[in-house]
Amino acid sequence: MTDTPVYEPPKVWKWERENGGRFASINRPVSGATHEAELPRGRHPLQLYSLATPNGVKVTVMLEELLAAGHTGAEYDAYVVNIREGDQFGSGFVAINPNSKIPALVDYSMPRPTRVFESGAILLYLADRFRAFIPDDPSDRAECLSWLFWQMGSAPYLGGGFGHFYAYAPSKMEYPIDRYTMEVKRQLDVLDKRLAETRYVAGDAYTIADMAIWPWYGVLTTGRLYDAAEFLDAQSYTNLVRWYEEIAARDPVVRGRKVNRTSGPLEEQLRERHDASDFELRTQDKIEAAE
Ligand SMILES: N[C@@H](CCC(=O)N[C@@H](CS)C(=O)NCC(=O)O)C(=O)O
Repeated sequence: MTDTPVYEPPKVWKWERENGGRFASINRPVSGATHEAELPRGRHPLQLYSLATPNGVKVTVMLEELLAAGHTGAEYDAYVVNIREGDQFGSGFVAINPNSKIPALVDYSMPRPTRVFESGAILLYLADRFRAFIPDDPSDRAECLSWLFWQMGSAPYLGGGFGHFYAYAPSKMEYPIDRYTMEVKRQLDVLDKRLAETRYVAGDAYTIADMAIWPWYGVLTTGRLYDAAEFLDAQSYTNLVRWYEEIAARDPVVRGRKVNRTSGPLEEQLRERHDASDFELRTQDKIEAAE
């Protein structure tokens, strides 16, 4: 192993404003709003404030799946929260998510407006509300929730651990990259073995567990996440790749991936979504051509 400079922690840690690395400028050791900013509100009962990161995509895929399955009550307005610009610290956003992270949802069709934050909680809320993409049978439901919560507990090792040190840290350090690569490969193996037994993660049916896991561990196999597919030999997890491809081909998934996207090909960016027709009329290529 290569030597890294020795760091002697002080008795009390102090915040140094710039510690390097991507996102360092928005990270703070305190919570709460930094500025006043009202959230926009559209005409539908469901208002989503998000961005097309893996955690954001989980929810836009679920909403598009619900609509495709005929749940018209799932119509929604989706607004971009630009986390690089600090929008997550605006007072309106903090009021619906005191943790200042996307995605966050407000349901105005309830007797009192209902806020939901944490992508897993949003998936479960929508699944229960529409009785869709979650099994009714208690044993099957337990399997689905086990995988949903597996994702919520495991992804921080992939994102905050592996992704941070492999892709975002200001320098490459062998110790943390090794430590998190080991864990992420173990997680990929857990999924691959499970998907050797079943078509979808929770069994025969496509559920919110798939929607939670796919944007992270599925997309990882393509290299679109952290450009790490080769490093992780991700294509060797063949059952996972098979499952990734089947889900990637679903129309609601193709749509959901575009919502709140602010980078990549312009035709794949539907920054704000207010209507199903927006996919035809309001992608960024069309908006810029009309300007
Ligand atoms: N456990 C949360 C994690 C959400 C999360 O980490 N969101 C990131 C983008 S994927 C974010 O908003 N980061 C902004 C920040 O940390 O300030 C969830 O699943 O909803």
